[in-house]
Order: sequence, then structure tokens, then C-alpha cells
Amino acid sequence: MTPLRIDRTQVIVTSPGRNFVTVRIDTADGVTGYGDGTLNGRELSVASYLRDHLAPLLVGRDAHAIEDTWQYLYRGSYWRRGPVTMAAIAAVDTALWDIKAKVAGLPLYQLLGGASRERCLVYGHASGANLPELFDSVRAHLAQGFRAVRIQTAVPGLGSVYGVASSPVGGAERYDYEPARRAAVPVTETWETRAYLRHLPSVFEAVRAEFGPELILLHDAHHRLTPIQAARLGKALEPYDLFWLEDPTPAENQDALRLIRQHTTTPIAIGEVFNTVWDYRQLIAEQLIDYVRSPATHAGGITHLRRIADYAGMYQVKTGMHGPTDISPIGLAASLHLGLALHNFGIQEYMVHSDETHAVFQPGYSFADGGLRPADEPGLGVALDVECAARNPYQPAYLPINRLTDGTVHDW
Ligand code: KDG
Ligand code: MG
Repeated sequence: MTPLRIDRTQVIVTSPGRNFVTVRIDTADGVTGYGDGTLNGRELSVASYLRDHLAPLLVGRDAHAIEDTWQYLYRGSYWRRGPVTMAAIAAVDTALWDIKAKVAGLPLYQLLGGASRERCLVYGHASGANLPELFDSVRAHLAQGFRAVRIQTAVPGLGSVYGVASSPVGGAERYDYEPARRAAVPVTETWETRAYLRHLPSVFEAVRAEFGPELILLHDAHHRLTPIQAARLGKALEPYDLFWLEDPTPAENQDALRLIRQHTTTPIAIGEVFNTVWDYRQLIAEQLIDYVRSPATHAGGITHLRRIADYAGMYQVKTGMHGPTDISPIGLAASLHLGLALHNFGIQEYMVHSDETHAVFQPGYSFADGGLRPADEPGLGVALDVECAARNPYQPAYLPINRLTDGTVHDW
């Protein structure tokens, strides 16, 4: 078969509401592919990795040789793994899959085995500073057609807390602008675990009482607990039938998950900060978790995420791909194509991107019946307005830093 020669690789850094890193690969005969390599707060490191180290290697290679290119970039660098490397490889890998599917004239999921379901069940982000605001946010999601919501609330006595919108439903500020506040240095938040542990079960009790047993509920503890605190929280939340408790402890210590497992039947999701199958090896083989959180964008693209998902599937562990607004619509589309095809798809996170972001990235995926379906056009199905991207240049923005009430730095 005649090779499909890669002619040009461009790196596009744009900030329509927040920063995104996109790779554009063009073949000699005019096929274009896009891939997402956005790494929140470290975007320029990925852009440099792509521009300075990967782009020169790609020119002249066969765009069809996706597996060979993946191995060439991963093994060839000698320095394996890590968020910057794996986001850069992910961007290239996704762009090559986009090209292959466009050449085949098929939506990407068809090349990954075809659809295993009509659409991918998604969960939205409901939050509130108090119960009435939280209920309004849940109702707004239900009115839009969501069947699953993540529940995050403020904690009495603490200021701004991860995952809680800074203005109620209909307010001026969207939640997704909050974590990546634009400034040269990160803002600081204050945290107190005991107050959180005292408060959260009462929130889930109230939500279940208000919305009944059918609604799918999730929660993100965002790496803040010790193993025994996480075990206690999982146990306390059991009556409220959570779909999952996410990131209960910092994921570096995988043995922590064994302790949590010994104490609670609340399902556990982990891995949004992981980037290879090796990070999951013990957690999956020992069946210490129920959902893997990696998205295509941070775990080496579609090629490597498929490997993680297949390994997870051997142990009845399902996918729950990370889908915040700091993953671009291109990254979300990549996860959706794979999710639609996978047998062990579980749920997809879906924070709707802002209008500003959609002015640059125009995705063809569609939301109905609480789920997303990727576009049925050839490729990934996301268009990019290059001129609009250029009108929105990069702006420094960082995730917050967390400190305990005595000033000690804590996990955010
Ligand atoms: O960039 C970090 C965010 O994507 C992360 O804080 C969001 O935890 C998150 C989630 O579950 O979406
Ligand atoms: Mg999370």
C-alpha cells in the first residue's frame, strides 16, 4: 500500500475561555488530522515537547503507521511516561487516527470495532454553596436531559471549595473558569478534612431524599483524604448508592486503595492524573478499583487508552473517562469514539464547553437521552477555526494551591 506521507505538523495554542494545545497534522495529499494535548496549567511544556521534539520526527513518516509511530515516540525518547510526554504523544496519536478515519471515509468508532451502544452515558457537574443552590443545579441538569450528576458542595466554615460553582445557576460565572483562573501565580484555597467528612453524608442524604433512588450520583474527593478517612467516607456514603467515589486518596500510594476496599462497597474511580497502563497495574490486577479515569488526551491517545481499557476489562473494571472543560472538544471526541466502541465503557464525564471554546472548536457530537454520541462523519468529527484560535492567544492560568487552616500545603 502506498504510504500516506506526513507533510506538516503544527502546534496551535489558543485560549478561548481557557488554554488548549492542539496538534494539526497534514499529509502530502491534503488530509488533515487534529489531536488534543492540553495539560491544565502546564500547556506550554506540552507545546514545546511537540514543536521542538516530536514535530521534526514526523515529517516524511507514513500517517497510516499509527502503532509504529506510537512505539517510536514512546520507546524512542528513552524517558518514558509522565504527563507532558504522554499528552504530547496523545495529541499526535489522536491526529493520526483522525486522518486514518477520514481516509477510510468512516467515523473513527467504526475503525475501533463499531458502536457497542447507541450513545455514551454522561454525567454533569451539579454543585452549590448550600442545599437550595445545589438542588437548583441538579434540577437544571435534569431539565437539560442529564441522567447522572456529580455532587459537590461548599463546606460550612470553608471558603471556595473544589468543584463548586462560584455563582448559582444562571449566575455570571461558569464553574469551568474557576479552576484555571487566569493569573501569573495560582490562588490559594483553604481546606479542613474533618469539616468536609462531617458535612458530606448529610448532603447526599438530602439529595437522595429530594430526587429519589433513580438518579445516578457521583462524588469527587479530589485526592484529599488519608486511606482511613476515605474508608470512613465510603462507608458513610453507602446508604446513598453512589455510582462512584472518585480519587479518594492521592494515587501515588496504590496500597491505600486496598485499605479503602477492605472497608467499603462504595465503587471507586481513579486515574485522571495517571498516564499509562503501568500506573493501573496493581489497582486493576488486585481489583481495588471499579473505574479507570484516563481520557485519550492524558494517556497516550486512543492507541494507549485502548490498552488500558482492555486490561481493565479483564477484571470487570469499566471506563469513566475524564471530561472536564480543560480537555478540548477534540480530546472529548477521541474519548467518545473509543467509549462508543468499547465493551467495558462505564460512563463519560461531560462539562459542557463554553460558547467561546465552541467558537474555535466545533464538535459534531450530540447530546440526547443523557448521553453523547460522536459525530457520524468521517474522522473525529471536530472542526477547528484557525483564525478564531489565533485571535485568542495563550494566557497564564493555574489550578489553585490548597493549604490546611494552619498553612500547611495540602493536596488540591
Ligand atoms: O485540570 C484538573 C481538572 O481537570 C480536575 O481538577 C477536574 O477532577 C476533575 C474532574 O474530575 O473533572
Ligand atoms: Mg476528578
